[in-house]
Amino acid sequence: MSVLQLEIRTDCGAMRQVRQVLWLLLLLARGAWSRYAGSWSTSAGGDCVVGCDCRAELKFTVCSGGGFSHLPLALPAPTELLDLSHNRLTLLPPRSFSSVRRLRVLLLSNNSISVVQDGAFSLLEFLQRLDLSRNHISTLRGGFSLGLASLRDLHLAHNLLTSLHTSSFLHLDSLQRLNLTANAIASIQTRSFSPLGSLRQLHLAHNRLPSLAGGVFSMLRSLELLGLQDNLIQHTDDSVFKPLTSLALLDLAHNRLRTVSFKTFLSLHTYSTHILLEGNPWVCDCDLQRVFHKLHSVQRLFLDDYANLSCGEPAELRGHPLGEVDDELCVAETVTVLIITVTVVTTVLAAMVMAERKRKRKKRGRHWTQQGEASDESDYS
Ligand SMILES: *[C@@H]1O[C@H](CO)[C@@H](O)[C@H](O)[C@H]1NC(C)=O
Ligand SMILES: *[C@@H]1O[C@H](CO)[C@@H](O)[C@H](O)[C@H]1NC(C)=O
Ligand SMILES: CC(=O)N[C@H]1CO[C@H](CO)[C@@H](O)[C@@H]1O
Repeated sequence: MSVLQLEIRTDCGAMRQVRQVLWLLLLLARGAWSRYAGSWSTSAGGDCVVGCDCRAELKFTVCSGGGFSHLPLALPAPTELLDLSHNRLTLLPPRSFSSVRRLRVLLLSNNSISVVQDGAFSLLEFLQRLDLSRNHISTLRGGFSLGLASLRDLHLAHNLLTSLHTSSFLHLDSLQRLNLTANAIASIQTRSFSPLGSLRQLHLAHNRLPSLAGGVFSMLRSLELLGLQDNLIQHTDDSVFKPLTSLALLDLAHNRLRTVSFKTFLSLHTYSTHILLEGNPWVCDCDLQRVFHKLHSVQRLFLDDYANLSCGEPAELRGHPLGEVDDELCVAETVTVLIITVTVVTTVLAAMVMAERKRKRKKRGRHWTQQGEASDESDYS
């Protein structure tokens, strides 16, 4: 440009035409430059990538809906929040995001990510929030959590996970909130959650869990909220909730529970825990009524939706609120018990009376024989 200007300044008649041509060139060049520059949003000084909006003063880089099918390469290094949601990403290779190592928040929801390679986030030692919801992730391998020691919030809702393994959350020492809502999780290995000693919320709603085995929540000492609603849970181990000494809310609504044992909830050694149980097909018999009666008497447990519990069985009680029928259930049961008791007592009494009569008859018989045989002994009879 300086050469151009120099030449333009040499103003002599013969050069007039040349000058005009040069101006034209200059204008063209400027046009091209501004078009080029337009693709780099210069809103706050730093370079930004096409399709992104960089707000350097906030350290935000927003590339949401930018049509990316690969990770953009040169992102502004000071970025602390990177929003790549609503794109077409499919794969996260190892050591992704190497240009933005100061990230604290990484939003990747609503892409088509199916493969997260080992160590994909391993450079993000400051990352606190990772949103991977609404993707196609079907497995979490051991290397998934490498380097994520600062992560507090992991959002994996609406993916395709079917099982959780011992190594799924290995390195997440600081994790406080884990959202696994709306996957297809049907099995959880016993020690899957054990690295998560800081976890406070575990959202497992809308999955396909058929039961809860003992030990699956061991080590979750800080857990305050456990959302298990809308699964297929039929059975829970008596000891499964025992390790959850901070639990304040246990949501088991809309499962397949037909009955539950008193011990299962009594083993919760907490200060106070609210339990939600509606939408289960309860078998309304006297045993269940007794369990609930005992649960009501435990001061630290609150059955918040007890009024909404309804019977699934027997057929004639289907849909009836449990709270309304349970007294009748036990009245019927009490009558049955009474009838049985009366029957048993009558039988026993009858037997005793019969036995007594028999004994007397025998004695009398013996008396007469004794009288006949030895009259001396009659003093002792
Ligand atoms: C968990 O994810 C689901 C689905 O995206 C969402 O509705 C819910 O609000 C999330 N829960 C929390 C506590 O973030
Ligand atoms: C009970 O069910 C009603 C109607 O579905 C609902 O409005 C209410 O919030 C429920 N109560 C509890 C404690 O869940
Ligand atoms: C998987 C998924 O939820 N995709 C959605 C991403 O967002 C667009 C609109 O922003 C939706 O149309 C997709 O269904």
